[in-house]
Amino acid sequence: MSLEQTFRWFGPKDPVPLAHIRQAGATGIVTALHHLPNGVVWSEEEIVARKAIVEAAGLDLSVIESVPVHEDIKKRSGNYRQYIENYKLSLRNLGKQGIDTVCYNFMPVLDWTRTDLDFLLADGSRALRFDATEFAAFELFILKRAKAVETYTEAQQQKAEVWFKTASEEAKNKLVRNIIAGLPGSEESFTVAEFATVLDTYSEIGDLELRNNLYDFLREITPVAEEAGINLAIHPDDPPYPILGLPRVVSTEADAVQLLNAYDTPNNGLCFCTGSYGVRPDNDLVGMVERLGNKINFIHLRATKSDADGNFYEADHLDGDVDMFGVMKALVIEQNSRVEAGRKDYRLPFRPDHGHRMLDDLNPDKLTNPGYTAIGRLRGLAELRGLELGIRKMLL
Ligand code: DNO
Repeated sequence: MSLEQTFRWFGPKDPVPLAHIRQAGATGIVTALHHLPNGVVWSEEEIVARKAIVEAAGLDLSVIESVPVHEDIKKRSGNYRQYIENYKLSLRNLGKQGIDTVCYNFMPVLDWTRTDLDFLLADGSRALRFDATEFAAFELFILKRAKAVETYTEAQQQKAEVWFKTASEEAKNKLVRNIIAGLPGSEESFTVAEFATVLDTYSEIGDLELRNNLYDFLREITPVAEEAGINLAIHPDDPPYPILGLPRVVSTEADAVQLLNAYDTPNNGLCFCTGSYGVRPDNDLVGMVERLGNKINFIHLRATKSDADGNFYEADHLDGDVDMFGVMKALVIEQNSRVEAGRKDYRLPFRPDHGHRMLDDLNPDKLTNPGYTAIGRLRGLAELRGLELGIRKMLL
């Protein structure tokens, strides 16, 4: 017995082929129909076709990450009714093809956010990083968001101004691209002008409104997920605190508990992303697995190193602030108890989330998706697999 080892694959255009994923030792694939516009129904034909490609490579289609949630649903505006109906139909169609796990997120406007996709580590590899000063410079001096100034101290504003005044045009353009041009897996990308307009559409939506919109959405789609045999897994906010004046409602254990209570069934569950939850020192990750483990439907394992100024970078999988040993141990115990209880959902798929650009992937001619290199993730998976094996032997 082991947790199901999976790898994300962005589909036929992913520079990492399925054959390499298999050699990395993963058995399951996490994928999505990224070529379909956000909000449309995923047809059975499309799902069957994707599944066939994955299975032809000797792998299982383990998790859909993600069926994206249209912005209208998050705001409960515009065509949200239609988009919810479409979402339900996509879930039904996925269920008919035997898919049992679907990940999604409810972050307004942007999916995950980083400022630097090429952060040089001491060993020569490259990592993803969030620099709070650069992010402040983006909001204050590039986007010029009117209320941004209220969210920074004098000292933070000054640091941001220094960065803005001294950074090259190239560095500024790169920063803008990194933040709003769409990281892998994000379904949206914007120009600065478009971005400002889209942010404005949230001016009337605060924490309470977004929370209610999420719970209303869940109360509508979870009964369908139950019928379709699908376990939903909500990905937490990344980073796990409000940015850009937007509300964030899946950042802490209390958020997760509230969400699970909004519709209490195993089908309404979590994507336990140690990288995202782990950026907040007030999130006790091991305790979260111990307390909420029976509602964890999918796992992202990754470790960040944060400092007191709100900067963080993605460290080696076993070498960040996250107690990966403790998390893995709690997950192993959770899986063992599911097996003992005869639960169907004992697979507990995890993927090594992100990885460094290293070795051959540093070659500038080689096309790689930020965070989604083959070699960095292979290293992460190998380390995590070894950790799990050691824990299992120890627990016997
Ligand atoms: C980033 C990913 C996210 C995640 C979505 C889930 O690497 O973890 O893009 O897929 O937030 O909906």
